[in-house]
Amino acid sequence: MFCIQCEHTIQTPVAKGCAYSQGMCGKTSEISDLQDVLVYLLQGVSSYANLARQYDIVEPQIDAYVAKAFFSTLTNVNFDEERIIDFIANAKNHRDRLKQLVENAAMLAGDALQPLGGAADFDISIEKAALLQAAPNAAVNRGLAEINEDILGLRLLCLYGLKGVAAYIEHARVLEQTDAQVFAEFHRIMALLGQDPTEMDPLLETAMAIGHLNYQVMEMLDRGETSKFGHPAPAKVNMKPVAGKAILVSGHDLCDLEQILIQTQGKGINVYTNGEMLPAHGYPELNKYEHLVGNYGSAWQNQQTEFANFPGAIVMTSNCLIDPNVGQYADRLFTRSIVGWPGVTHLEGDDFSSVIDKALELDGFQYDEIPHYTTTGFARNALMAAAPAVIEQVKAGNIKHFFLVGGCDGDKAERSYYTELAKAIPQDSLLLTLACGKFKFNDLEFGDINGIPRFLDVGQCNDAYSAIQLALALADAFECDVNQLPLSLILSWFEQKAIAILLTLLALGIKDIRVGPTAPAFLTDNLLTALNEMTGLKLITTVEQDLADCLAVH
Ligand code: FS2
Ligand code: SF4
Repeated sequence: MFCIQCEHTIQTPVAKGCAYSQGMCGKTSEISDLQDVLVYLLQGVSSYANLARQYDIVEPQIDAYVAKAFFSTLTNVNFDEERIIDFIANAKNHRDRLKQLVENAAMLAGDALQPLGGAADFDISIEKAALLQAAPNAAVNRGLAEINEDILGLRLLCLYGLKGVAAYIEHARVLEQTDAQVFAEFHRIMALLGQDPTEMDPLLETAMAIGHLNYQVMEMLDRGETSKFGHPAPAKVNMKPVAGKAILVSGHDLCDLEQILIQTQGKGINVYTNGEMLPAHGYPELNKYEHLVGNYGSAWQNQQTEFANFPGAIVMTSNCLIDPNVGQYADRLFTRSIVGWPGVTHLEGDDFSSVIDKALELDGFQYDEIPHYTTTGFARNALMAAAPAVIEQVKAGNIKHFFLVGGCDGDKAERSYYTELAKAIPQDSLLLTLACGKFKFNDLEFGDINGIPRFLDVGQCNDAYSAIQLALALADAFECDVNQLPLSLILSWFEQKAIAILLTLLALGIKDIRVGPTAPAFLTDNLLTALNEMTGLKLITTVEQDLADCLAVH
């Protein structure tokens, strides 16, 4: 086992990366090894999908499959060995089918095909023992003896960034948004990574290409969400329970939430969002359901107490899932899509009757708690509508600075930095946020500046797209470069979607981003220095120091 993809990875003075019998997330060494085999096989599928395009062969189902199966290997997504072996078997079938199609097309064209090598030629039999035996050849640190740590770090930056892109591709696909060019670029990069590149500069270029690709995918996802559910508008969300039977919906998939809302109509069940699902309350086609009563709980790391105390059924539509046996709620938990935990009921298709039956069987909340509200829904359209008023207040000197404090949450004590930062941001500044890191401060009161709320929850992690649109609009209005705006980005990372978004921001040329709470363990000191020189990317320090530096620049 060797996994170093998330912020929780084991780091000691002598070892970097989860490398023993179990990762910090609860992933066993066997699951980790099987996921390595899956990723390597998917790189093989992409190698042929990439070559197939030279012969105008495109297999949309295989395209979608690669992204979806890759998504299953993100942190806190799938811990179910049987499902991973199934993913592997299908990946192998897809690779072999594409290989056959390419060989036939090459023969017809009179081309002599050279072996592709690397991941494309990785051959294994689909039995657990054989897969585990083959895993060292597929491990993400394969060939470490021949390469230096900087190259490995860059490969991993690309691999993990591309995992984040794959997750967003799958989120977009569920909303019927796909794009042949996006898949072509995705396969090109997957295939490249399956060949174990060894040069620094091409790898850095690849990292930027991943950032650009992710920007396109986030745009697709934004289009999918807004065309299906309308443009989010500011919405007050009750963060406390109300009496009645209950279903909790977590993760990022708005389509699942909609289906649950439709199927629970008239059944006397209240539906709550959790974690990254909170921004759903801003969408008109979702908040029109009166039984979407509020949000319960906070970010993923608090699941084991919050889910344990939730007296209803719980649906995990995507990441982040952690061990449900600790809080003993596995029997009322349901997983969807790529998510999995052994022994937890996994639902395919659109029939949520087993979730509804479970909710009806359980007690639900016995009484209303005193409401406490947060506001969400400041996505692209709402921000653009507010932009003229914001610009006016900037020109009048009433708004002096914009802070985007967003990203992932987690349970490390150092993350209190983000709460303290949000509290310390000057009164003449706006605080934009997105993703589950918002739970570090979204229960605080921030007030307003002449009617403009100081706290603007843009949405889920992928709604970074909306925040980028606001920055571009402001730069346009003030006729300057985005980097000349009084805008500071202070991000918190935990998993691979955050890496994809960070690469997008860097690829768009956004400078001086601060990231924390700690540096990704796969980035060496040399790489951090190189990224700092290229982009100004830096680690957070103290609230006082970072605030002073941000405010001094503009
Ligand atoms: Fe939070 Fe976890 Fe959004 Fe991340 S719920 S850290 O996967 O994707 O953000
Ligand atoms: Fe460790 Fe994170 Fe990998 Fe889990 S996902 S094994 S915590 S690095």
